[in-house]
Amino acid sequence: MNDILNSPFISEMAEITSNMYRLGWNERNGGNISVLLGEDEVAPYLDVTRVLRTIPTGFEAPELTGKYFLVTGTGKYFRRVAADPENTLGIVRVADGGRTAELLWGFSDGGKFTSEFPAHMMSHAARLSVDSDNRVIMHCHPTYTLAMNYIHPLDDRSFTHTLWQMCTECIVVFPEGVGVLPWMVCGTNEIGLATAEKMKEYRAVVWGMHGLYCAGKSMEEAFGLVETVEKAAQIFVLTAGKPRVNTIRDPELRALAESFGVSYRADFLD
Ligand code: 2HA
Ligand code: ZN
Repeated sequence: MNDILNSPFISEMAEITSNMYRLGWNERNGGNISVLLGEDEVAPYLDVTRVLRTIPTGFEAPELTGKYFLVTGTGKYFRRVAADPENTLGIVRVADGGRTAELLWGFSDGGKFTSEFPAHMMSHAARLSVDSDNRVIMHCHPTYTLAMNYIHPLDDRSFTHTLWQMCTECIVVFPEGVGVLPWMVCGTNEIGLATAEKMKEYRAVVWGMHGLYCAGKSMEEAFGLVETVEKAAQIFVLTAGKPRVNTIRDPELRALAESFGVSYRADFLD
């Protein structure tokens, strides 16, 4: 058996969480990540017949039964993942129609997966239903996206439209737009269901006055999506309240999307 600490998925998780922490997206124990892994990826590092503990999930997700996830732990700090992966991370296999998760590795202090496990699992199921290559759900509290939430209307169309105007690349990176949820109690099945509903349409979902959920085919792609939304929000916040002398106009956004051949939400433009 190979040393799991040298596996590509643990190395990448350590690198991504360290970067997210340093970018100010994941203070203290804020945020969480889950990565869908194939049994073929896990098997060289783990005896998949050896279940350490069975942990109840509190929800059902039959379509995820038997799937393996690398996931961050509840109460764990992103700042600490690189130094202490076996305690801050876990690998689980979803069992019993989603009602339980079998721990195969990690959470070494007796802990368990993130409190947002329902939102993660429901989002994975939703993304997989529209994109069988989706692997990653990433949640964080990026500063400018959050700041923008307090001074901008919270609806899909206007939030997306403003972000698209802030950086030329936005409509190319997230042509489907971003979904926006109102403020809700986090850690519940309700916010999980609401997020998953949005995830059928969008890879980026804003949790009003809380943070951002992004999905992707890889950690890199989900990270890049957070980065792009956050950059646009930063430009918005830096220019908010100042006279707008120039802007990217809707015909220009349309020309951009068409030039890059992306299928975009034309109804989000005026
Ligand atoms: O504590 O970010 O949404 C982790 C969170 C909850
Ligand atoms: Zn959060």
